[in-house]
Amino acid sequence: MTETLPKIRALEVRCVEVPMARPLRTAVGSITAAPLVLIDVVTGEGITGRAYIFGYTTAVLAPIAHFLTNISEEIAGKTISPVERARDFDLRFRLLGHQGLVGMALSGLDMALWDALGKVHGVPVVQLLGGEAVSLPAYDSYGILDPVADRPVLEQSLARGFRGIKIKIGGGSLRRDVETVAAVRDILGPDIALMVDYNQSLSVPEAIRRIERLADYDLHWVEEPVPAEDVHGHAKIRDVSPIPIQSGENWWFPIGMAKAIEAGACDYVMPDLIKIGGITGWLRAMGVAETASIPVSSHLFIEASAHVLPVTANAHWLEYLNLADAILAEPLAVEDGRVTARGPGLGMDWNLEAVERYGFTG
Ligand code: SMN
Ligand code: MG
Repeated sequence: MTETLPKIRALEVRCVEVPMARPLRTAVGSITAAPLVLIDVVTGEGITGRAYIFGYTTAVLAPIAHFLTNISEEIAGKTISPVERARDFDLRFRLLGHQGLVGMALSGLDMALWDALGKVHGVPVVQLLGGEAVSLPAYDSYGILDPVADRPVLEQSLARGFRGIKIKIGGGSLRRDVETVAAVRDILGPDIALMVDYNQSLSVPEAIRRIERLADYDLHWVEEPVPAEDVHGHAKIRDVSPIPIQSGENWWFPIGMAKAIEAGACDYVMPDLIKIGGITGWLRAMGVAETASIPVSSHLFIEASAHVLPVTANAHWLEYLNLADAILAEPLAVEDGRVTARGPGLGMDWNLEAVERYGFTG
């Protein structure tokens, strides 16, 4: 006899702009504070599922929140089953399409539904998925940095036990890329994984030229050298690159990953939970990566990522970029450079005083 699941009573949606531990400069723009949409799925049985959406820019916070408020009435009275609601949404928004803000909103809602489901059963989501809350290797993720001025923070990352560091490069000359990478490699020594991220800023010939010049620094991967949707451009670079190519944070839903893998775009993948379709989308996309034997890392969303990586074949790295810490009652801990999922659910409660303080009404 299947247990009847709690029913959704309403969605409560709040927008915040949250201070970040470090501003994030990229080759295509900077993020100095994290624009987030907080989603609470309120049920009639006193269970509340929580998740957050990273909006990249405050310009989309109100539209995402408004969209979720609009669909709140539609899903009221339906169960918290993430899979059944994903089925509903697939049909409901088939004509419109799921890319963009719609996909981000629905993916965030999916994560909140999984949080609620875990709370119903009193277990972490990773356990609901058949896995265990094992500790995961994390890399500390930086923006474009100044190796001299930022040396102390890099050394703090090493002191916290991180065995991987990612820096962003590009946005300037090749010479500056090489100087930055050489200086950071010198600070880290030879045994720490060093990844670089071009954030889609190059052309194919320029990426090939720059990657060739970076070959001497034992880079762990080069991420998104060209625009994310240019999967064939990624594949051209990968064919001649002496360094593994990473991509995935901008693929929409499992089909986006499947098309990129089919094109041979990259050696590694790193889907983003609010673009791949939440946890439900992640689980489906992972089958695609597994059939291609491709290592899988996460992108942002450290709390939810800690629940899905343990059940992901070829799990690689967890990206540690703690966007939401300032509004969480208990930020996720890093122990010796590793992160472990916490429950029940996704293990997140809001710090309501901070949510109030950082509320965004623009
Ligand atoms: C990134 C991009 C935009 C916001 C946060 C992080 C980056 C990454 O591409 O891989 O972390
Ligand atoms: Mg990236």
